Amino acid sequence: MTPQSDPAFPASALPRRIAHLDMDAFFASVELLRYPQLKGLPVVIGGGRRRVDEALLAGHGERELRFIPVEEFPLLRDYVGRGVITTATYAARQFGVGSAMGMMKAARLCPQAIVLPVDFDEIRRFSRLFKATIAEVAPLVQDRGIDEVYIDFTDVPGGQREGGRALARLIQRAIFEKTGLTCSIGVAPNKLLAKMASEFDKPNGISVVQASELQGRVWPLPVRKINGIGPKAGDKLAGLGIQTIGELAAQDRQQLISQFGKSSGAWMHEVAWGRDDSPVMLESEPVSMSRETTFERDLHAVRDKAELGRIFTRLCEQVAADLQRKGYVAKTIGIKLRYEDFKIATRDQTLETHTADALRIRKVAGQCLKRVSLAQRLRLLGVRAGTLVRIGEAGVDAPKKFSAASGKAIAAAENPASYPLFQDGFLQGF
Ligand code: TTP
Ligand code: MG
Ligand code: MG
Repeated sequence: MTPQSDPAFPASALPRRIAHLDMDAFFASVELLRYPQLKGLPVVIGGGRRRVDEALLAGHGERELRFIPVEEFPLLRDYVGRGVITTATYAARQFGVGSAMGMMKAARLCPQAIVLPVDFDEIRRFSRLFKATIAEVAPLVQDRGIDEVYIDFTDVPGGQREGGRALARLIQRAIFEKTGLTCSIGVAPNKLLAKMASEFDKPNGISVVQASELQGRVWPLPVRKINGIGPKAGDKLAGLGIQTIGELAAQDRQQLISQFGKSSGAWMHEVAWGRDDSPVMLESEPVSMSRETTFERDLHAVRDKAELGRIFTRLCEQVAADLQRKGYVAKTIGIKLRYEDFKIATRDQTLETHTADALRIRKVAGQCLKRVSLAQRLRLLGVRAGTLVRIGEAGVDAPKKFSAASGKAIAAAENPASYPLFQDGFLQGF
């Protein structure tokens, strides 16, 4: 039920103004707060914490971090390993470096870029801080991932001024004052268009889009800019000769339904015409939680059985810990493998009852593992828990105690839908 049709939320007399706010180069910008001497330089975030990172910090007290000379920072040209870039500063992006690119490849494009590891605790702290700042100004905020939210401007005082630009400016300024970080905001009649608009003027920009501007500003964009059209649907549309949103809008609705099925086909037609009634919801529930790890060297299921087993168990324990900490239980457990030739295999299994128990997750994930080929060596292993409900809303087996091992968290766990990297690899395959 949308707020418009719910008697508890009488329809506003005012036209809908919905904002989408996304932080600029978020992980990198958080690091630049710590190291302001790197402002304006190409910086990439990626890989785990390495010995060079420890060396950089050794001998420098916390207060002196901003005085570490730029020459002392590790450079991409010296990077050896299999890390992937999570994000890059805008100065680095000019060299063609960006999210999801292998670090060794990026080093060829921009060897002089500085490399820093991700500090998830710091990222989460700033994520909470910028979201709390927004909620003080506009109460109806929907979480959309670690660095983005939707905000309903419709009934906020001043939310209609200049189509929403005035309030967007106020929020931008408040976030900057609280955190020192910049963000970009799109304001439009709905979430679909707002999400696109927030990218129009990045970084530190505001874009206001009116329904009448659909043809001029939205139809020329590629179909993949629609939130919900992933690589698979994008490829299929390209195969039909449909590249832009305008071309999609020109399609016969029935034709799209016959190609993509009743609900997807009809949805595509609606969104191409800029139509989206979905409400800004106060709390968004996570779709899934996952953990994955890329090995230092490729591992073989037989020769490296013990090591693989240990890693696999740890991933399951981490997924269980994530579920328990956030108060969710899962009904689907899945695995992801990436082979040495980079091909991906995924399997999942639906359970009779929900669980957040490490042992049970390990058992089901192990059964999934039996359904994939293990002839080739493996590069990556992942475990995913899906079909989540809040604990207490399902018949559940009581979670047993487990040891929370440390390891790499996937930033997307909080809201995977916002990370193209994981959509390609993890989510869509599952
Ligand atoms: P994004 O908002 O997609 O990117 P960004 O904030 O770095 O840059 P932009 O200015 O274009 O918005 O993602 C937010 C953070 O999520 C990003 O800083 C790092 C992380 N992330 C990943 O870990 N993997 C990914 O593939 C992507 C795209 C992002
Ligand atoms: Mg961002
Ligand atoms: Mg984002």
